[in-house]
Amino acid sequence: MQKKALISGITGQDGSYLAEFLIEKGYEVHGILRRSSSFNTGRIEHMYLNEWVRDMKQQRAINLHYGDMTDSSSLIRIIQAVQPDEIYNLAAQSHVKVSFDVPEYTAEADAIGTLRMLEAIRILGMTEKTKIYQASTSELFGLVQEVPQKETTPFYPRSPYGVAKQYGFWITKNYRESYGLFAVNGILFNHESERRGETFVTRKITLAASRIAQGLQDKLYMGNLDSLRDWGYAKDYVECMWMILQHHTPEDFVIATGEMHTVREFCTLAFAEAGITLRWEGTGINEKGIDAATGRPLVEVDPKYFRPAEVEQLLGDPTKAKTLLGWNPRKTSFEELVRIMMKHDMELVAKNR
Ligand code: NDP
Ligand code: GDR
Repeated sequence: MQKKALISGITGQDGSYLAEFLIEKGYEVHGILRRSSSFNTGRIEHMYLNEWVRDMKQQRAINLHYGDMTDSSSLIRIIQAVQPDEIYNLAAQSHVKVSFDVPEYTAEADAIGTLRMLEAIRILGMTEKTKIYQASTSELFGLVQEVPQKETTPFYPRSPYGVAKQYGFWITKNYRESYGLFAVNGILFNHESERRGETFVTRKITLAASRIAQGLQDKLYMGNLDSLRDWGYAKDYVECMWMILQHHTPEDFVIATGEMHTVREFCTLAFAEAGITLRWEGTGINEKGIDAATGRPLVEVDPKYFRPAEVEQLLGDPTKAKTLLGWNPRKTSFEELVRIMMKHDMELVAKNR
């Protein structure tokens, strides 16, 4: 019997890669699409089940259903119609800085939205049939209590996003313990790709470095250059989401590379891929990334990108996922990730000139 998967957040970075991965695995893939005044299906159009795909009898197709994490009735209706074997709950207001501006909505979508999804499964009597994966995050560790962070490290979230996700983490665990639901958390550290949203730091850098190198932008304004992150490649991480749901027992896993780098290092590498050598001068808000060849300042700090509370460093320990799931945390190296993103954005910028 062909398995059915339902992905909330299918139009996002991870949702789009996961949909491709599950189609390859032979799943019937369904996704929740929220209404938007402009098209929000750019990352998944190539898989969308429309007349053309049907006429061509293509196998690579997904089924979309309108719904929203803030609307229980839509979640119940969709789950009842689809009868999924697996749900991947990826939908979220996922931007940490924005969560300080829209804290209540972030809690609605990320915290209560997770509860709504779990309740929908319970109300429909599907706790035996349906497994659910919850997109938890390294932001739970926030103000770091232990380095590296693993499954047993205490949480200390530092943003409305982190706090909302902490509720999501615990309510998922609670439904597992209370109702025997196969409900699991993947505590994923930052993962990036050429499909990353343009306001997250890595993509902001790769797009800006590409535009600067092609003479279309003068400068890049950044926030905290000292932040340390454990960055992996999104394509590798969605595979692990699936592996976590196939494990024989429902357990929570940290997914990370076990290596961390500063935002400054990411900048240096990205510009180098565009043929520009950056030299760093100054400190704090006066720090600048200077083009070593011309002496022109290309990167400057703008305090408007600082956060009310910052997560200074995150480093994950993926030992459990490596040992129990056989997952390879170093499939794509940091350098390779920067190269993939830069190659994509250099071509994109050139095409759009
Ligand atoms: P994105 O921001 O790229 O995608 C978020 C998805 O959620 C989009 O499809 C978005 O729809 C959808 N969405 C947002 N709000 C709602 C809502 N109210 N109802 C329905 N759908 C909604 O995130 P990522 O793909 O990067 O991340 C996926 C999940 O993993 C998120 O939950 C994120 O918090 C979590 N996570 C991400 C990490 C990362 O490094 N990428 C690390 C750890 C956890 P639309 O396209 O219309 O905006
Ligand atoms: P993060 O990712 O907050 O870790 O959350 P982001 O890329 O936004 O920031 C990473 C670090 O870079 C610093 N930074 C900047 N960030 C942005 N966005 N823009 C800037 O100009 C800038 N300058 C410096 C930030 O202060 C931060 O320290 C991501 C999201 O995908 C979450 O949904 C997910 O849960 C976590 O990763 C794990």
